[in-house]
Amino acid sequence: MRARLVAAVAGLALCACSALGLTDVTPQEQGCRDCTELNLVDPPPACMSWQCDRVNQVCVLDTEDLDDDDAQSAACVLEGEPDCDDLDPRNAPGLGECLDGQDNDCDEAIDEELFARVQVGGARADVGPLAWTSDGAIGLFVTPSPLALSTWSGGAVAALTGDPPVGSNITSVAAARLNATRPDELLVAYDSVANLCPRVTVGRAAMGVFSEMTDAAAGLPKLGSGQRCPDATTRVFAPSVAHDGERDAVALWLEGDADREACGAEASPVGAIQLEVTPAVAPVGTDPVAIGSQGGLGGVPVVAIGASTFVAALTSASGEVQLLRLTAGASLEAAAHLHTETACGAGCGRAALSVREGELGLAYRAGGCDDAEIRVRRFAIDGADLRPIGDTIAIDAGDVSRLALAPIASGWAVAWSEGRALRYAEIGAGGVSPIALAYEQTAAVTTPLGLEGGEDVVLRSYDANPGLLDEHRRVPCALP
Ligand SMILES: [Ca+2]
Ligand SMILES: [Ca+2]
Ligand SMILES: [Ca+2]
Ligand SMILES: [Ca+2]
Repeated sequence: MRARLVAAVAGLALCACSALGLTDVTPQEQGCRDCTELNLVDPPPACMSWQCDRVNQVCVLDTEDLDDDDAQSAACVLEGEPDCDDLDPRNAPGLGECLDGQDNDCDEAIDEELFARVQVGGARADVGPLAWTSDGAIGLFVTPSPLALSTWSGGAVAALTGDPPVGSNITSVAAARLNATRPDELLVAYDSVANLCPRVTVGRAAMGVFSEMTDAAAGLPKLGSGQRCPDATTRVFAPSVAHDGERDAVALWLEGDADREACGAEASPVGAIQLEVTPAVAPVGTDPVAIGSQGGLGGVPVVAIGASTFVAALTSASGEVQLLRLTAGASLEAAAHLHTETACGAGCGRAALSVREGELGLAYRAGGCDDAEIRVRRFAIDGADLRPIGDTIAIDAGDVSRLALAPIASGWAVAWSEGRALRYAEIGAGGVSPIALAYEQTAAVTTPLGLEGGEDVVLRSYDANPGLLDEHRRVPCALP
């Protein structure tokens, strides 16, 4: 505690208050309510002010501390670190930094080091295509030599034994949780080319073992044919999967030649098929459903919003983001339109979906090919329908290459990459928080980000050069 130069004892201070006629109440009732007023009525000497003695609940004369946060004004400080902002008790030496656009700890940097970086799994240059479960907690990636799948969860990396992926040229993987409490039970999909036939294969990981659940040599049936390999040239890629926590799951994929990493590419047909989880995983029926086409960047995210009910986010070539409902039954019902976000631009896509109790969050990249903004929209889940909550929220950003969304206690958190930089913002009742730089990687971010929300926000990324699996843990805010 600082020394008080002039610490009026309770009786003296109260005599002063009474003598000025500020109140007629007893000293106990007086409390500290009139300390600020006392400064106006009875101006103290320079660098002094009437302040609240919280222990005794009386006004005392002390070195100036206008915001009463126990850090003295910079011009008057006689001991300790000065208050860099003596008009705001949220900013003072010794406080923790928080995401509010202010320098809370008075170190002349705003919103710095909000994330503590932890490396997991050591240095490894062998991380290929990478995916996250929709809650951002579990990563799944391909290692090329030997060709295998590995999981990344709870800070640990583990290679899956069992069936190795079949084929070559795996460009993407997908993962969904099969058990809410067990991180080692996953629904898995990957694309590859085997026996000259491009395909998507689904399987299951359980207790460290991966099992192919479709005929790995044949894969899932392609659109419009009922056959698994009607031709060897139709590219099948960018799978996504979701599980409803019970018996139903879906797998989606893209067909065609368009490069979904290139801005402004032609649209790709989107196929979907229902899967049954018993707990073995098997496709239901042999005819996939065409649910539309993907004209924007990235694949088509899909999440479960209830039993047998799923929502997918497609980007049209004309620059709209559409939310479609997929319903599992005897077979997968054709997609029902739920919502459209308009004017998304040529650089639209990279959509992310996330679910919290009773609410669906949608985030996507909008704008041009070299510059972008991030948009976030919230929906109340009403049975099998969605009801928009509020307006679309826009966040200024540069050339966003990866995007992730997660629910947090106060609303939603969104993280994205611009070149090597990872950025972060929160969306709550008060609007969008300032944007914080979470971390800057040595290499441009080229793999999806995992963002785990809840009480402790964790942002996970892969730094391709020198090859590090990083977790960035949000430092708890220590503000009063
Ligand atoms: Ca102060
Ligand atoms: Ca202050
Ligand atoms: Ca600071
Ligand atoms: Ca701050």
